[in-house]
Amino acid sequence: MPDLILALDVLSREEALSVAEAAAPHLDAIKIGYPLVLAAGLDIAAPLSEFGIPLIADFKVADIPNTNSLIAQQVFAAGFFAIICQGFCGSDSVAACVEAADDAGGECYVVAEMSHPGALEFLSGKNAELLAQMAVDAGAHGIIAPATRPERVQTLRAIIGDKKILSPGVGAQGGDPETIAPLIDGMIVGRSIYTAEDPAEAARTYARFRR
Ligand code: O7M
Repeated sequence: MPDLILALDVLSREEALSVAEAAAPHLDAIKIGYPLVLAAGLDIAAPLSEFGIPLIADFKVADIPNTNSLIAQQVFAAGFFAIICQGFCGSDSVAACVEAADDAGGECYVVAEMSHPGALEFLSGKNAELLAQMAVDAGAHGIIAPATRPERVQTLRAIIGDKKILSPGVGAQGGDPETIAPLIDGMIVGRSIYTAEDPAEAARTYARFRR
């Protein structure tokens, strides 16, 4: 059963710290992406680190290897434990993020298949399977796969073996936590926790599906 990862997509430092503090006892990691970093700055990582929970940088890094390396180095220098990159730029671009993660003693995850309906246009099916295999070959620690499509998670699991699957899409996007939990290693939950009237209680509800 999976770790619980909070997607902290709020738009102010105050709200980020307040939600993180409330939910912290029930969390295994906090994922931060463009919404919060553009609103509050990358140095939001410092106060969030004080909750003692690993931070995952979700910048879905997608550039040439040199630029990916520069981005990943900034991420790990800021105190993040893991980085998420896209795979569609190719194995050399992914390898740059994996190398930066390895150098920092951290982890790198590759988006294989996305959770929203539009993913079915490009980021699903055979393409997702190729991306998952490439993530394994590049030495990534795992992939991102959709809680909205449990059958696809099973297909991708057969490709990646015991690499980790972090899975967004439960709650607000319609995925069922009970169905997806046995299939994945990390359940990513955003709005269902941070917009809840009581984020601590909401986090506790999802934490029932943890290991
Ligand atoms: O629970 P939500 O829907 O409010 O938030 C889900 C989070 O997961 C949010 O931060 C999204 O950007 C992210 N996400 C997806 O929803 N779908 C994907 O396919 C991939 C991600 C993601 O985290 O990629 C690394």
